[in-house]
Amino acid sequence: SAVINRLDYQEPAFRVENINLVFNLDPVTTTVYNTMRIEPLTDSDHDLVLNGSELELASVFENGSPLSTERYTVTPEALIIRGIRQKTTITIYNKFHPQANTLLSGIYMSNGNFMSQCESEGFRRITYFPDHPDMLTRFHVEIRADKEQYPILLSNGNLIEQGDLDNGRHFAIWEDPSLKPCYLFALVAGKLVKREEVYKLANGKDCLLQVWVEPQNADKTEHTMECIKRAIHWDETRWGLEYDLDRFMLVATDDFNFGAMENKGLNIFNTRYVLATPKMATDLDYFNIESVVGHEYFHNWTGDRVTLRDWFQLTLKEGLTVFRDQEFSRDMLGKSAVIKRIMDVRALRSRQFPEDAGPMAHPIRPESYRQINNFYTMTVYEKGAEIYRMLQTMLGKEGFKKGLSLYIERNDGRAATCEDFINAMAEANGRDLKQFFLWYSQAGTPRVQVKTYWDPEASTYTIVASQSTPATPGQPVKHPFVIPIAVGLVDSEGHDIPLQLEGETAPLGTTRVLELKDEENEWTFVNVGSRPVPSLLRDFSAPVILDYAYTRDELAFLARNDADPFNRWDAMNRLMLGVLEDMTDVIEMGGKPEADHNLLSSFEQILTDETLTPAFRAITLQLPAENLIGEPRAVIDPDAIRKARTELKAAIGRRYSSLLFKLAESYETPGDYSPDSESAGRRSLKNLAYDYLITGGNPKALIALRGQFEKANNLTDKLAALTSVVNSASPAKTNMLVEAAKEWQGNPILINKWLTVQASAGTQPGEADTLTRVRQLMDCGAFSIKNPNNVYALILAFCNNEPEFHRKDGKGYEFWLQILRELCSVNEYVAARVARTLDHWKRYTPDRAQMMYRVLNEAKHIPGLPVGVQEILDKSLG
Ligand code: HT7
Ligand code: ZN
Repeated sequence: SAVINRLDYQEPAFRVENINLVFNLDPVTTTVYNTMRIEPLTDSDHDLVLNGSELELASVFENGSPLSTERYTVTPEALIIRGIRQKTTITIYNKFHPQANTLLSGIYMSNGNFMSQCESEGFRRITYFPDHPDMLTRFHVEIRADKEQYPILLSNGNLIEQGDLDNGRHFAIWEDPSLKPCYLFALVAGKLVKREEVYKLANGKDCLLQVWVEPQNADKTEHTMECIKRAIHWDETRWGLEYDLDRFMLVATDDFNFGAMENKGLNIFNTRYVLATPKMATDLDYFNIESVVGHEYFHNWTGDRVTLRDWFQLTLKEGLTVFRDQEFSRDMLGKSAVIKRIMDVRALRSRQFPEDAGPMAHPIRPESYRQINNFYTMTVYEKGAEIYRMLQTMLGKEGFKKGLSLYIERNDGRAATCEDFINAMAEANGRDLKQFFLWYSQAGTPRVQVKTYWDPEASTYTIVASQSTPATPGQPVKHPFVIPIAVGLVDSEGHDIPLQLEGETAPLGTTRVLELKDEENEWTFVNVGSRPVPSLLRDFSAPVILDYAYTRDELAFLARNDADPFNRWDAMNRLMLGVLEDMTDVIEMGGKPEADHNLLSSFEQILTDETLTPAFRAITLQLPAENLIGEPRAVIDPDAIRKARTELKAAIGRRYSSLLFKLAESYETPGDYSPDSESAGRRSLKNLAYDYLITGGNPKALIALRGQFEKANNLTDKLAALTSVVNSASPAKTNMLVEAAKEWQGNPILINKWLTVQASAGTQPGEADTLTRVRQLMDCGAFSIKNPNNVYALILAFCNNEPEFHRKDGKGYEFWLQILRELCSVNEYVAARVARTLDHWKRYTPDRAQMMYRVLNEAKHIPGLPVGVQEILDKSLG
């Protein structure tokens, strides 16, 4: 199907002043009466194009009379009405089939309840409408349904009326006072129970907060309610943004393609980002719930009140809102804020950088697409967030806030573009941001090469930075970006040197933001009496690959001394990566690798540094993920990488066994469970220590972990114990997995974790291989290919298990093809995500690459191949 180009955008020729929807809900066939007040906006002779997909049209009326069939055409994708020259009321009567909707877009069934998902193009699966984000309309919605089956009836805005109808049915009428695009429409109906609270907003108004879940989950929503309140308060205090409706509702469902959705006043969430009790959610789950609840709530301003002109502008709401949720999480962490920054940068490097270097590379504002769902990417979201962060770094917190306020003031109730945002930032701060805007249009991760020169005679220190960005599909040549590089200079005592640039009369702090604007720029600091170690890109001030020839001694020094905690972590991470690269080289050449001395002593030093929080020590001592080790390699051999990583872990576990044991024991968290960052940090350090120990083959660690698995009063400890044992050679894993299944059955979130642990495990000698186990798990009764969470937990986890998926006999790839075939007829969005797991096929050893190439080509012949999957396959094979 057609490629959609950003530059082809056309302003709407009609306005839908308001829409009145009456739903008669039935799982097999739901009927909709849709009455729209339509106003032509131009004098020219445009047809009214109402998008519609998989709908049955029953009848069309104009101003109350049947519309002559000559006036309209119905296609599989639209209802086209001709001859509307003045304000007109169009009424459409149509039907759709919720139970048959396995795409989970539009209105569908989830455990017997009606749920909706309209972003990005789901509303056209409900009724005929100009389904574009710039069509802002006022919604009036009446829901009718069987009262016993569907006692709760929800939609956006305010509840106007409810009551009984004949035949055991009832109704509810909802009116949304705000103008909104149809992708923010929501409807929920079913057997749900609520936790509710009246919350006083900063403006003194009461707001009714409700969290709706299925009855068996009634006791699992306390944390989510607390997160909503924190998010409301934070948006008021940090940005001065207040909530605008009388109620804020959140509904949880097990059947959802994504994490959550910001429908106006009625957010719908995947249960995994709502339900939490100590025995079913890990520390990380508690943390992620806070960030996703925040994210969706913050969309109320950045997404809902100010929405998008077209889907190419997606990063305008997503990048910006991710930036806002990251800031929220950091502020909530207080002293441990850096942990969030480390987690975000780790995710960016391990998932966005590869995307930006692969066949799917696209700017944060893409120029074209065939299926917009393929562009809800790490680039649009996470790199997008970095672009907003860079602006904050360059303009300062106050300057950025001023710019955001101006953007919101100017665009409230409008559908905006990325230009609108940048213009507001530029004007509010009196800055020219033309060059900065290249971050929106150029793909690829810039590489910044830094060289330094210390002149002992002049006591000056010069930093020379140059940038280059590799070609990406469709963009062979790149212009220089504006890159803010936050810099500190660390003296031999480990102290920051006050920084004074040539021409300045006095030092201005110890961290300076240098703006690299040309292909190469240089800066000279004065009064630098001894050779410092540069601390570059502090707090990861730009989404770039930093190329500086640090020695291992310098990295070890920064890991111990840098005043910037992010760079302390980064130095250790670079040190580990360098060592792991060397070890992988040795393994690939058939040798026996050894752990590096410098690394081991830094490891010990950090492990025992009581001035550092346990959370920081734990995250700093985690080895880099396998795909990060693979990324810089000319050819990826997943077996060698896993071997190197396991060997290093085992070497550390053996060498520091008594230290690790002592530490693991002293970081027990007795008493009741609390997910606070201090306790979570202790658990994380303890479990890291046990993991090193068991990888080192320590039998006492196995005993300790079995005990922990049995006695843990929280899921973090229980799951950590299970994961470590499952990844070890110990036969104890079989019983532990059976125990876990018994305890967790009936709870889909826990069962998904159980599936992931097994799909992510390696194959130990004498055991059934991981792929065989994954196939068995697909038949175990706990897995349905129709449930996205199940597919992500089992299939995607397996596809990300590098050595097991990329096994040399190619059976992993055959499995991929089989699953893709099945998914194409169930849920093309989930299929597209699975399809993407082979997009880096060229990077692997030739035998593997050849096999991947073959299945990618075979996949192109899947009957009825959805256009979104085709887009991924074509780009991958590119
Ligand atoms: N804005 C939401 C995106 C979303 C979505 C997109 C495509 C298909 C299904 C979806 N569910 C939710 C989520 C967010 O970023 O806030
Ligand atoms: Zn979002």
